[in-house]
Amino acid sequence: MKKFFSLLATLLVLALALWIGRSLWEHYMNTPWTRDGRVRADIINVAADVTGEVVDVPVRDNQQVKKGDLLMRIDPEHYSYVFDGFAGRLDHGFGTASIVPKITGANSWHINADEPTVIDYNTEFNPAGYYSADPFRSSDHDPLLLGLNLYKAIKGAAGRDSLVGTAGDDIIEGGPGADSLTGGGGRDQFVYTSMIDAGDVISDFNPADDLLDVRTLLQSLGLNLADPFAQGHIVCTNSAANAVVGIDAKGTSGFQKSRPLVQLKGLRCDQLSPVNYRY
Ligand SMILES: [Ca+2]
Ligand SMILES: [Ca+2]
Ligand SMILES: [Ca+2]
Repeated sequence: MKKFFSLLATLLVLALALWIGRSLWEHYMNTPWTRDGRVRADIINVAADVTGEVVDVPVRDNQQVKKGDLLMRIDPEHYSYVFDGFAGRLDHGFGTASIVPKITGANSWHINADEPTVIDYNTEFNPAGYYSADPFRSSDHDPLLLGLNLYKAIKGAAGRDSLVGTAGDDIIEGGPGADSLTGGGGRDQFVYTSMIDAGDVISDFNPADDLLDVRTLLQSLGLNLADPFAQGHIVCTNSAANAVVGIDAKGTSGFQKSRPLVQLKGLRCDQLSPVNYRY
C-alpha cells in the first residue's frame, strides 16, 4: 500500500511539472505579451502612413518578408519634407473647380528639405554666421510652386467681330476678318496667327500693359527671328492720329510695302517698343 502511494505521489509531481511546463510554453511562445498588448493578429500593419505617391509595390500578396525588404517605393521626384533620411510629400495645393483648369503646372522647389540644418532658417543649432538671407533652408519644408494662367480667352469667328475684353487680363483673338477689338483694363494680349487675321482696329491699346502676339503669324511666314524689327519684318507707320502696325514678309530685302495688320487708335509709333510684341 505504501508503495502505491509513493508511485501516486511521483505521478502527481510529474503531472504538475508537465502542466507548469506547458503553461510556461503557452505563456512565452504562443501568447507573448509586449508592453503595448498581446500580439495575436491575422493582419498586421507593418508600414506607417505614406506621405507620398506609391509608384511601385515590389512584394506580392501573401509573400513572406523579412526585415529590410522593400515593401513599396514612394515617388522619388516629388517630396517636400525630409525627416531622419526619409522623404515624403507633406505639402499640397487645393483648388476649387473654377481655379483648377487655370493651373498650368505644379512642382516642389527643393530649396529646403535637402539642405543641412547647419544653414537653417533659425539659429538654434547652427554656428553664428552660417545663416544667409537667400532662399535656401528658409524653412524645413520645400515650397510648392503653382503656375496659374488667369487670362480670360476671348475669341472671334471667321468674319468681322466686335470683341470687348474684361476689366482684367484677357487674351483676345479676333481671327480672320477686320475686327473691332477693345481690351478694357488689365494686361491684354491681342493674338495674330495668320495674315488673314489682318485689318483689325484696337480702340484702347495701352503700351504700358498690352502686347501684340505675332509669334505664330511670323512662324506662318517662315520667320523665326531674334529681332524682326532690325530687318523690317514688323513696321509701324503713323496714319492720322493712329499707329498702324504692319508685317513685311520679305523685310528690307524685298521691294513690296508692308501689309497693315492692326490699327492702334490714338497712339503714335514712338509710343511702342519691342516689349509690346511677342515674336
Ligand atoms: Ca474675326
Ligand atoms: Ca482686359
Ligand atoms: Ca482679325
